[in-house]
Amino acid sequence: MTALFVGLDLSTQALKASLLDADLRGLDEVQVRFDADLPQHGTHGGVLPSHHPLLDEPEAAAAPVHMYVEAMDMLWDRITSERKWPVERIAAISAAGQQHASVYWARGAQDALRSVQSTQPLHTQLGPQTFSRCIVPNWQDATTLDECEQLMQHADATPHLARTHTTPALCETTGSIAHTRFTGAQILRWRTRKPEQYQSTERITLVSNFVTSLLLAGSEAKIAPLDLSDACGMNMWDMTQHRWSDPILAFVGGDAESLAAKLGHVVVDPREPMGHVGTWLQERYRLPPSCIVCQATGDNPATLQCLTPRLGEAVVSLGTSDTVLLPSRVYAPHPQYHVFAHPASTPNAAPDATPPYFLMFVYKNGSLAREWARDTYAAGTWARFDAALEAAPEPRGTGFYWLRPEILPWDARGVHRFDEGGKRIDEFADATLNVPAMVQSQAMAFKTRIAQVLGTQIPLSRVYVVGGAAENRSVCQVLANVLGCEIARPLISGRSAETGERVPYNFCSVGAAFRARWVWQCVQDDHTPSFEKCIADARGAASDAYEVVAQPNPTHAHAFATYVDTWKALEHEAHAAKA
Ligand code: XUL
Repeated sequence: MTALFVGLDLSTQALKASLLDADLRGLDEVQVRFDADLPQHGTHGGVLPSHHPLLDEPEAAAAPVHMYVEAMDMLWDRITSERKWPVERIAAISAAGQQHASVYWARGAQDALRSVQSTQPLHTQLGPQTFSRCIVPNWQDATTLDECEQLMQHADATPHLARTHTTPALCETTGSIAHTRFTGAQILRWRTRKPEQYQSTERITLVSNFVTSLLLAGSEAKIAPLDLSDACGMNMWDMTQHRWSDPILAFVGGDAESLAAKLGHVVVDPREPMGHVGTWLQERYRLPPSCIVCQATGDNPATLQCLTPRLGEAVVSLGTSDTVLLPSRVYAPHPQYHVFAHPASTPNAAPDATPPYFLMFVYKNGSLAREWARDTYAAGTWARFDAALEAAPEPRGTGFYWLRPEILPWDARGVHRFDEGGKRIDEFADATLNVPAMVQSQAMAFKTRIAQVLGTQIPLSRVYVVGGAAENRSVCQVLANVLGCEIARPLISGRSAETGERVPYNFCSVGAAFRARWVWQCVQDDHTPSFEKCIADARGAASDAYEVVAQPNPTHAHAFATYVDTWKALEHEAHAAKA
């Protein structure tokens, strides 16, 4: 009986599960979509509509915690009754959860988790009394601007926190400046507005260890501890001291000790199993008692686990926002990006092992800006858009299209165009030049930030491109020319047990299943392989993990390399000008 591995992903809109065999071939995927499958909760896009009575504030972005519990019931029903997964072969499970979002467990919650009966679903047993807050603030929430300001000021005013001349104390200490979606600001606002709810809270988890806790439900259950990589998205973990930052906890929680108790400990080794599946899963769905529950992590760390970029490689996700994930050996925090612990790094690892950190850059003006260029300058068709890109393969001026206030550079606004000589212009003589100007400029923004971090020692050797626009070959060719390296598309796919067809799989749940495979291997073996080696060995040489979709054209790549300084100066000028 060969072992199988499951990865879950509790994302904004759905709870998904991927089933992989020991060679990491995908056998099936299943999901519960919140809006469609659990309409009684009334979510749109997985969050409650504004002014919903459950929301603390009319404009907050949050989901009902009970919807997530109910989704877990429905998922396991589907896995066993509809899809008939051979659950008795599942050897290990891990999960991914939306980063930053937090779940508030009431006093007595661990006992409630221990007393669940396998004859009943979870949602009828873990009722409102199990949670001290009925909602889970979502990463899209932006109600906490004031708290961000206060956190930054408090950290700057705290004498013994790490800082540099250029990096504020909160950023130097936690790897990120304050962000509205990060858990620290979220807890601070809620505690000060709902002190009685805060007082009645036993534990605060992220979505990742909330899922882990549900997997442990049953007689031996515990509320699972936090994963290190995911804990870095809270603005409270001191990355220089490898512990909670007491001054920050004291500010967020009123006193450091009580908040530290609510947060519990952070597990610094991702190989450490959390236990075995709880009696609820064993008895109700026949999972074997030997099935290991691994730590869960955030969805971006899980994507990194799925694509396993090495040092000198990056993941570029071209979606609503464009996101760059970049493994790093050095802890070099900067206000313009996030530094998180790498989800597959282990304590005391050899210097050539998995890098200890990864960086995340988020650019707000991603696909919406590209679609705007398509509609405005390419008659609304991707064919014309692609033709415009191909007609200008080298810089013929540039532009900045910050249609929404940008993150990188911070608060940059408006549309700015510059001709070939670097002179500001209102419009290009040939307006279709806006299309290459935009896509090239987006790629230059990736190039300059990546180069700033990698330095001259480590050349960028490959970029894995994912997200909607990654399907576009012309966009990929621009990326190859500007970034000066090959562009690869990950081949993460598997069978659909329903149709038998090969279908693309979800990166986050597959990344979680990879962690399950690795942790299981480490438990079996005396020696513990690095994550990358374990995944490469399991997949075997025959199966390609990616396909190269574009190679740089040397002449065009040279043109972009020599354009960097000019482009940086123009970006600076456009940013300074505002809209
Ligand atoms: C990352 C972030 C989002 C969520 C999506 O910082 O907020 O990407 O992780 O679930």
